[in-house]
Amino acid sequence: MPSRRKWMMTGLAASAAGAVSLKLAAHKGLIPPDHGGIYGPGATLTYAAQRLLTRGAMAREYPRAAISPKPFANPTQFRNDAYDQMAKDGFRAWRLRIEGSVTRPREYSLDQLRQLPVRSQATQMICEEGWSFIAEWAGVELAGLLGDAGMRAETKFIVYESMEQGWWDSLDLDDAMHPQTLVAHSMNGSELPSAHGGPLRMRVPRQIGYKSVKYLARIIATDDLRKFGKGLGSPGPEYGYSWYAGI
Ligand SMILES: Nc1nc2c(c(=O)[nH]1)N[C@H]1C(S)=C(S)[C@@H](COP(=O)(O)O)O[C@H]1N2
Ligand SMILES: [Mo]
Repeated sequence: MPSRRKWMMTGLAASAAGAVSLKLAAHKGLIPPDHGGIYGPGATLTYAAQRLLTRGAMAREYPRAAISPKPFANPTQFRNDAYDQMAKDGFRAWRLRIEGSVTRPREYSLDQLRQLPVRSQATQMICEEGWSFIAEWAGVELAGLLGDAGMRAETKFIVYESMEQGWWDSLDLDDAMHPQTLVAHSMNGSELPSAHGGPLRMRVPRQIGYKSVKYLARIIATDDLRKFGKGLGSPGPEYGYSWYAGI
């Protein structure tokens, strides 16, 4: 686990370098939703330092030869009757919804998504538990979908939910609009396998694995994360995992 301490120390180290202070973070509006509690100052410094120092940076992309022969699927695979039923006909009835602070809420079938311009990139999936693998994910840029939906100017965060109960997360616009952030429908040249979150998952290669929510069902643009869950931006901070988990 990225020990919470480690995240905190990363933030403290960055601030010790003279780059960032809590005051500067506040001044720049770089306050993450999980800024409260004992880990809050560390989370804030880490997030603000990353945003101030590495804004727009690209996650490393690997050559095809580096793709892991056996990608590790997080063993807890989500299943339920409704999912199995939809899987039987290739998720034809499945729709991804995009709503919230947008002028044109949308619903996409898998076929519609597959017809949109594809971006593919081999990146590393890094789990906070210590394992990792490299795979090539392909899908549509989240930024493109948000553009199509007419994301409104007040939008500050993008919330995304899984069909798996309890799994949801959010991104600031830096990561949501980043060209490597994908709604992925394929992996290593095939349909995204169920074990890896098929039919659709969010793929956020600039952050730790848990931000790459599987079984993606709904994307919501919002101006305020306090409207979601406990207001911490994701369930993670309730258990000591930082909302912002940049790598
Ligand atoms: N819906 C859902 N999304 C999820 C998870 C999960 O259990 N359920 N695990 C997360 C974690 S902790 C990691 S590291 C990655 C792992 O992706 P993989 O199963 O494709 O290896 O998915 C993330 N997304
Ligand atoms: Mo993970």
